[in-house]
Amino acid sequence: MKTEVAIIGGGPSGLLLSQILNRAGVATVVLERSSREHVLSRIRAGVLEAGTVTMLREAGIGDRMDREGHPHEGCFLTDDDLMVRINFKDLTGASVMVYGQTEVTRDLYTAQDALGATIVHGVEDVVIQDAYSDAPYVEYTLDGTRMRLDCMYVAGCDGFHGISRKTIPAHIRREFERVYPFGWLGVLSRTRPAHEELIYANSANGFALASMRNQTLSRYYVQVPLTDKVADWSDARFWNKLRSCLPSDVADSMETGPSIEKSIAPLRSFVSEPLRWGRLFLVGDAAHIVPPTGAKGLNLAVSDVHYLHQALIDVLKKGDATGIDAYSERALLRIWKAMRFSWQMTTMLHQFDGEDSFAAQMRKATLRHLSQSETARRDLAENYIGLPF
Ligand code: RFL
Ligand code: PHB
Repeated sequence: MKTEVAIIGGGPSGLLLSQILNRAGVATVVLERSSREHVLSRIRAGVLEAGTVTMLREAGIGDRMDREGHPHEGCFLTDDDLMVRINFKDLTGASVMVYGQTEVTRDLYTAQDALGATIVHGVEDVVIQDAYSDAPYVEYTLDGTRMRLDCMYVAGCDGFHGISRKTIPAHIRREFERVYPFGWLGVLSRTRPAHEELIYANSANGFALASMRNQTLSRYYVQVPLTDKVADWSDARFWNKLRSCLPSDVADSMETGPSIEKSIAPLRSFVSEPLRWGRLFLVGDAAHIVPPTGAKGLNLAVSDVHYLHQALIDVLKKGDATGIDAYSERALLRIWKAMRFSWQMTTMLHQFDGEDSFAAQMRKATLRHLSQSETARRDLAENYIGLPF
């Protein structure tokens, strides 16, 4: 097989890149390890930045998002019973969209099918060969047969555990990492959301997030020790913990019910530089991970696609390599700013094991400052709705 851009990974970044390139007349092949059903069963992000929303519309997949998504003009940060509203709309003029990553991915599959794009599921043992040459190719196994895909460029969109990043020789890569001493236990339930807007809660009992997908589907998280297993958390234990972290009037009026999904995700900040090696480009979680506290992971994947798609179109259609030469540096500038924001939100809102009493006072003081300073709220809002591309 032969194509212009081989895309490893059919998550949101790989599918979006494929979608935009196909619409511009660039040939792609997406190689995805899992089945489509598996990709669509992963419950992940829920908040889309304003720039992400625009990108999805421009890629021709905005219709259902605009019909079924929920624009949010603000969110709350709380400290026990103190509720601080961050009014995105007043502070920045923009808002975010609550629309699940699962739905974005579903819309991308539908659009890719309509375009007749090639997405190969169930590939195994993917190896990127000769990335640092003019003739890269990708080898993989499909139904027991070893296959070869020749291409002009390779986009590594295969997430944190993928093979693309590791294709770049270790002596070229610089990795930066912070692992946090807790995870998020997430629960999805068919219940009315606790509040109309998201609540990021700091409390004496730890961090919790009250989020949602729609009027009848809620998504909640509480911070848990990394040693905890999902089996340790019955629904009753989860709801008790969640209530103990939220402001009392929200907790008292909150609807609870059986969980329909429950999972634990570790929290990590990670960046691997550079994002380019020869004809291989890293995109999204393949190159960087943020703790979910700032709602930035999916949005960063989309901004990487923003920088890379135009660069690939320019080089393939016009022979202009300026964009691909600048990709790594341009994308990393924005990535590090989102890293900083996600780290700051995580530090501001979570209890760290073995912390001293000073740390808790710092969190309280930060939230009090936010409640009193419009400047502080504007800074948070500007980062949350998404820095310009
Ligand atoms: P993905 O989604 O991990 O997709 C990578 C795809 O590559 C496939 N793959 C391979 N394919 C072929 N060969 C291989 N060797 C392969 N190895 C892997 C995988 O099967 C998969 O299909 O990466 P991508 O596309 O870069 O997208 C990144 C986002 O998924 C991620 O950043 C977000 O989900 C992070 N995130 C959030 N981001 C936000 O912007 N807003 C949020 O509100 C938000 N909340 C979250 C989150 C992530 C969470 N978890 C579980 C980590 C909440 C949670 C709990
Ligand atoms: C979610 O709804 O899953 C969600 C929302 C905001 C975050 C993280 C996750 O910061």
